[in-house]
Amino acid sequence: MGYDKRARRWAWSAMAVLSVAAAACGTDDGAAVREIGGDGAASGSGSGSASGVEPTCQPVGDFSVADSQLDVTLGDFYVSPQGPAVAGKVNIVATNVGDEPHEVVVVVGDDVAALPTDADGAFDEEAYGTDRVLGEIEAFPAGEDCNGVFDLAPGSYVLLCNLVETEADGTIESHFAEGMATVIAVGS
Ligand SMILES: [Cu+2]
Repeated sequence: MGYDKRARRWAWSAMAVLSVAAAACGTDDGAAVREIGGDGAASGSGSGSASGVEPTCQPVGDFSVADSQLDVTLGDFYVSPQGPAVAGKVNIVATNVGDEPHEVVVVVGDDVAALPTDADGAFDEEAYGTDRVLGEIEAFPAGEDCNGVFDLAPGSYVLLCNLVETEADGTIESHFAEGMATVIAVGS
């Protein structure tokens, strides 16, 4: 099977080519080689030829200056925040307890059902307005942690995974459509 993202289709194999030794993930899982970049330069190559090659954690921002931390558990297929969040620079530490890669996209909003979707059931960033898509922790493997720092004002946000899988038989599966979205309240 393959994985892709709506509007920014890319292949794990291309990311692997870009692999360089970089800072370890902000959490404690050691000194594995990390990848940087991978911002979509691989467009057009998402042919599924990358089977067996997985993404790696690409931490977002500088967690050392974060004001607070929000742990988030990702599974097949849910997003489960572990406690309240406080406004400021929030270090979101995501733990993937599922069997597949997942990601965390941070979106301004207070109602998952109100988010627009595309033909595959994925969240449609363009239709919603990219200015309300604050950022994301890119897909990372099952069984690992990854983190990102996001500057969040008081309010409501949706945390979601927007990966789309294409099974060997051609079946499309959207993680968002499967339930990987939840609302968090960020207090002042
Ligand atoms: Cu997912």
